[in-house]
Amino acid sequence: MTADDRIQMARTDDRVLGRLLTSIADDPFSESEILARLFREGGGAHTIGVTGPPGAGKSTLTNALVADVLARTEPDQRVGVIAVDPSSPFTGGAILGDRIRMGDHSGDARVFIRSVSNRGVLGGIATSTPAVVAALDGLGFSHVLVETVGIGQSEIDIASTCLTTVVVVPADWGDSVQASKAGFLEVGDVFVVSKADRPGAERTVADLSAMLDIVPSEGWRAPVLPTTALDGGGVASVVDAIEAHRRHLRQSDAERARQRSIAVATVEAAVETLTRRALAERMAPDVDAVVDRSTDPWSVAASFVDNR
Ligand SMILES: Nc1nc2c(ncn2[C@@H]2O[C@H](COP(=O)(O)OP(=O)(O)OP(=O)(O)O)[C@@H](O)[C@H]2O)c(=O)[nH]1
Ligand SMILES: [Mg+2]
Repeated sequence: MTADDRIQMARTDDRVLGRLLTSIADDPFSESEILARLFREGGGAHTIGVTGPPGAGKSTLTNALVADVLARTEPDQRVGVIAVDPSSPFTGGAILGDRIRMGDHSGDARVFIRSVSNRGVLGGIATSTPAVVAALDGLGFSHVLVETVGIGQSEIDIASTCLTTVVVVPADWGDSVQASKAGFLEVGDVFVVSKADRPGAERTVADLSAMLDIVPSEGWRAPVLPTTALDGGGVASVVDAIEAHRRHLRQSDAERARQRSIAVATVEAAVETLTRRALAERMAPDVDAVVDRSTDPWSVAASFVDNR
């Protein structure tokens, strides 16, 4: 089957699409011909990262965002959701949890939900996530939402994978100082204070807004919006803000800059994949020599880099 045939089938059959994305998530280079084609056709999707600390309500919010986005888009447009899961790929408890919370849309033909493993890579997203996002973009999805595991220090990656980054902070997340430490403030284009039905929401909104006052904004002031995503409360305002951010990007030089950082991150991720693979292959014989102590790790490392 040619690459074009497979692309055509992936457009019309979600099982084919699912298998293609599994293959891409596993190893983007195994699908390089398809990715090359899809990438050239892409660029039309609004890619939206949803990040925040564990249990912040990211999946619940993502589910509600999808419902609102679907209500606003043409019937022939599709929304993709990628949940980057900290544990095993495609099966396992945590993913099941996400499936259940996103269950509202599991039977909706306009929604495609896929979990990818982050394979223990720090940074909140897997190295193959940019490739999966690019594939859905190239296949014509109008919106691609990426929910990332929030792991404290390293939400930065998601900001260089998506056009708009939504940072979710729970209402009762008392220690707001952590926010600046975690680098949340710099990456967020839209801030959501989730679980606003709980005590502390107003204070968290105020604290975040005050902190954002001192972050350089370059023409876009990130709004701080309370939600109770369980019942849909505040979700429309979040989608309004996400759309406003997209318009802001379009109307300023910021879009090119954003796309540039996405390009850099995507190339870097691909280089990392290839480099690790090549290194593992080249290293194997020398590792035995290190174990035998007939050479040492530093001499081996130097021999690679100097190419002696
Ligand atoms: N009270 C209240 N609880 C909420 C709200 N939104 C989410 N929750 C609850 O918070 C818990 C975590 O929600 P998730 O959406 O799974 O959070 P998450 O950030 O995706 O979690 P991980 O992916 O495991 O990091 C669940 O028990 C939700 O029911 C809300 O608006 N109000
Ligand atoms: Mg989740």
